[in-house]
Amino acid sequence: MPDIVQNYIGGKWSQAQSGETFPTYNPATEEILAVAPTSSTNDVNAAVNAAKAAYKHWRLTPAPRRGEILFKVAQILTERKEQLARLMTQEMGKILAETRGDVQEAIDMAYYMGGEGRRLLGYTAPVEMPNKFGMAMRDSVGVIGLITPWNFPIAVPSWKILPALIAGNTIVFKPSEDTPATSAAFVKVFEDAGLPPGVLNLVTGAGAAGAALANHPDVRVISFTGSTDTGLKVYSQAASLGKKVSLEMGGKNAIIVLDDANLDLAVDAIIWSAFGTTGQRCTATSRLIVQSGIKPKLIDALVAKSKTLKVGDGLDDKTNVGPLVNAKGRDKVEKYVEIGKQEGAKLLVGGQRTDMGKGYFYAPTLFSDVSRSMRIAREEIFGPVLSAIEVASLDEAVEVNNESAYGLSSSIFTENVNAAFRAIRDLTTGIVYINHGTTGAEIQFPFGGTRGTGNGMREAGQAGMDSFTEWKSVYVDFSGRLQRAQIDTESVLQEP
Ligand code: UN1
Repeated sequence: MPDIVQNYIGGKWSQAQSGETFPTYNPATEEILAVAPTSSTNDVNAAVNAAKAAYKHWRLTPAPRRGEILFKVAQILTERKEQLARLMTQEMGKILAETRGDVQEAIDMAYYMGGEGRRLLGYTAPVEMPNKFGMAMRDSVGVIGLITPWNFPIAVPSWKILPALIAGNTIVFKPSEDTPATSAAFVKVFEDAGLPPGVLNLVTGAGAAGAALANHPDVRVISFTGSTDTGLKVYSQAASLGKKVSLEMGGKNAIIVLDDANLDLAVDAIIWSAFGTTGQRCTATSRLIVQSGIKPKLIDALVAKSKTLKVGDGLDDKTNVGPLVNAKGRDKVEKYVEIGKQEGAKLLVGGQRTDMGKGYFYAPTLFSDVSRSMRIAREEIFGPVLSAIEVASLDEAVEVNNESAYGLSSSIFTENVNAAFRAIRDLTTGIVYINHGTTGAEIQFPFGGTRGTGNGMREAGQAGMDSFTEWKSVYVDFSGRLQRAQIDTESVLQEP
């Protein structure tokens, strides 16, 4: 029996007003996993109204008290980690080790942001008069709209929900139509942790619900993670209404391997960054930029290791690579593999479906002899396909890395400290790794990318608060005397 997912609006679980639903499928078995409400503008309006009503009280709830609820969220997530991980694997396919990691990111974020309940630091600075005090503080914004992807169905929403809540905002959350069941199970954790009704609202559905949120005049901030196409649409809708928008979109991340690299370390990192989560991370490695000297050995080792990876159902502990999320995802991979072959790249391993009878499985795929101008070197595939580009030097490697339309994550393998520091200085991505794959960002540092990956905003860490707060500058005059309406520099000099 499929799960029946409901919206969560004003503290009540309900169907869409239209009664319409849509199914989600287990990508390993193609069986229906859940049926969820197809929300429309009416449902989004109801959720925004609930969030507006709840904001009146939530913004005045002391932040340390809000933090206690987040600690409780962390505790319940810890108790339900296995259950949530299994549901997530069944709904979007990645293997259990990865879905456990996904839940763990939310636990880490809940503790981190819970602690912010006793910080939310602003600052004071000197002011121009003797009997006056000045400070800047972070203030809540109001109702926040969240649109999130299926590939990290708990972690990515947690990067948005938890900072938004600790700052005193209320939320309407519209998750991907591929993961409504996991999203509802996540929202249930907040209900059980004692979050007051209306503070966090869930509306499931597809583009219509997302567009209704982006266009709602009372939603002042939209935080979006997902595809570049959808992100740019959301951006222009929301921008035309003057909203603040935070965007996290595509990637085409590279690992650079120099001749002096530790080969075993590099092989391991490349395999897991390229084929882990079936290549469906915005941080996944999809370009290998390799120096000529080490290339033959590295490619041989990658081909050998790729062949040992077990493709299968993510619930099976022996599986290394789960299915693609749906038929569309698999078709896109197939299309790009054909493009790669036509462009003249050399297919070394993979390049075909893994036939398991059912499910959207595809073999880890490696192309070499890829040139910088080929589409497989430039466009996001979001699947287990790695393109190797040969370079002569560090300078050329950096140039190839930086010419991407995207700029999320990059990595370099070298044992030379000078080369490593040059790379730190010159790689123009939002995240840079040394002797480590391009995935595995931790929640206490800013997460986000340059160029086409985003719009300059960051999630997580202290920077993650910027999307969900307004700065309020406060001046307190304690002179007790009539003051001039305008204070200029001259008057300061005359002050006793
Ligand atoms: C994503 O793919 O959208 O750094 C997020 C990582 C994870 C998060 C990925 N911590 O790979």
